[in-house]
Amino acid sequence: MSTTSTATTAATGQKLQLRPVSGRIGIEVVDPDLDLLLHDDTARAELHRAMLHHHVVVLRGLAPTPEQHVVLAAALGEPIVPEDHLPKHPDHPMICRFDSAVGYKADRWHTDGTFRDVIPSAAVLVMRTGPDAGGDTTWTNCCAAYEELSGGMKALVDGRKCLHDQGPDAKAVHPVVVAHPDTGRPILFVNDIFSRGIMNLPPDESSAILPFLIRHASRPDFTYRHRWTEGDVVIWDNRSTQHYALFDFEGQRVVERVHVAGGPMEAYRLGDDAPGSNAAGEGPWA
Ligand SMILES: O=C(O)CCC(=O)C(=O)O
Ligand SMILES: [Fe+2]
Repeated sequence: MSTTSTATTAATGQKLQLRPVSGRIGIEVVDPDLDLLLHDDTARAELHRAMLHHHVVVLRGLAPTPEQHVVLAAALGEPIVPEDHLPKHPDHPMICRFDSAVGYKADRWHTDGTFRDVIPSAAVLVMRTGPDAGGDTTWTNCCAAYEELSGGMKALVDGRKCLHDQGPDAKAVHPVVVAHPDTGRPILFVNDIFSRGIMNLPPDESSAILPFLIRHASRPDFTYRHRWTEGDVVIWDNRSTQHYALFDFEGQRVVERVHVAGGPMEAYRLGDDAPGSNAAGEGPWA
């Protein structure tokens, strides 16, 4: 640890020194200490808290082994086995490996797994092989996106439900605005890859409003874009964020990911005094 970091953490009583990486989303752990993050319960609790409050946590150059990767993820909850169809690390079934050389890309905005009733609460991604330039990943803060909607739009989406669909056995319905299970904060919960239609709105209104909400969620001022170096780790809260991996590079790009178990998410509802907050009973049309 640097002198500055030791001084700051001594002054605050914190084990991790944190530094924002953008205005609305993301925090970096300064000089992250792998041993501390794997073995010190206080530091691990601070890491979890940092994720809940800042949505994304950057750990530069941490370079965990696959075993350490899973232990790191366990600081945030229970690591889960990836779904069968996902590509795995050859020796570690808890770890997904996404290799551009075999055609993998994720270049549309999404929250992981919203086509399931229960989605992962968090993800821990490690850059294993990076291109010389490009291949950045961008995250957006969907709590900020909700906050920045007008009062009228908040009233319109109050009580609405959206169909998320990735195929015949991969469909779920979620509120358009969910309450974060840990912080209670409202989250604008629709995304470009999986959200198909707002079920309790007439289809013409859904097809006008949903694309607006999806576009609004990724406004650049809600985002953080990470330029990767091999060994970097980025953790994200998979309820309150969406992400987009840029497919703009030449050469190979390999990332490995561990997901952490989530729980059910409830709707966030406007207070009874809010204008137009009686929307829920309508439909369904879709
Ligand atoms: O490749 C990346 O940077 C992110 C990929 C992604 O969508 C994921 O790991 O869930
Ligand atoms: Fe993803």
